[in-house]
Amino acid sequence: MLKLYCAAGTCALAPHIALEEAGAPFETVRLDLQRNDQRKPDYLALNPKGRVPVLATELGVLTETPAILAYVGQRFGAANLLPADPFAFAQLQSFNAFICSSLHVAHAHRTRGHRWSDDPATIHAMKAKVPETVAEAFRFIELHAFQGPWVMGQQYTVADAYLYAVARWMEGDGVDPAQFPRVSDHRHRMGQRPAVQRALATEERAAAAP
Ligand SMILES: N[C@@H](CCC(=O)N[C@@H](CS)C(=O)NCC(=O)O)C(=O)O
Repeated sequence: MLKLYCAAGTCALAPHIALEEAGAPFETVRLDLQRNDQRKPDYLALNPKGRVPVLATELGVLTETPAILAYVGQRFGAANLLPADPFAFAQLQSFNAFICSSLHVAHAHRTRGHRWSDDPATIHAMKAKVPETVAEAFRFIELHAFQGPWVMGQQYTVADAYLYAVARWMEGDGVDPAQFPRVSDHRHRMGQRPAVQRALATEERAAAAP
């Protein structure tokens, strides 16, 4: 059975939602990032990057959220979570790549500045810039990338799960969601989907467990 290695409040929520939406048989393995579970030898043997998410499949391990999302969409094609048209699929990949390589990286400067500098003043300066850089990424999505009512227009896709997972970081990153009415409305509608509620409930149950 597929196994999703995840942690509460992270980008792993995106594949978690996608697996729920797909009706896939899977189980979750929860990591506690505060306890540095992602740096423990057993986990590094699975994913030497020391990050979540990981999707363990019969054929091997997959990392990187956009890759996992595309795999879930293709493997469970009947759920219709990817556009069939090649150009639309490339647009979805472009959207997901932007979240992964720009928005997520801007967000990481708030708590993971040590990846880029050892100098406390530089780390502080990078953190101070997060509200601006994260807001800039959401502004691009709001004005240029989001088609509406879903990311890709009429079709609900794995990109919606990814946008929802990262939009939940806004307040923590010092970004006022009211600046982005289309992304906020999407977040509200996503929160009403049973698959999203199931994924969040699993996260909460796991986080509450000792
Ligand atoms: N590019 C990776 C980024 C994964 C990533 O940075 N995940 C964060 C959680 S959102 C993490 O595992 N952080 C733990 C750490 O940096 O030690 C992806 O998209 O999957």
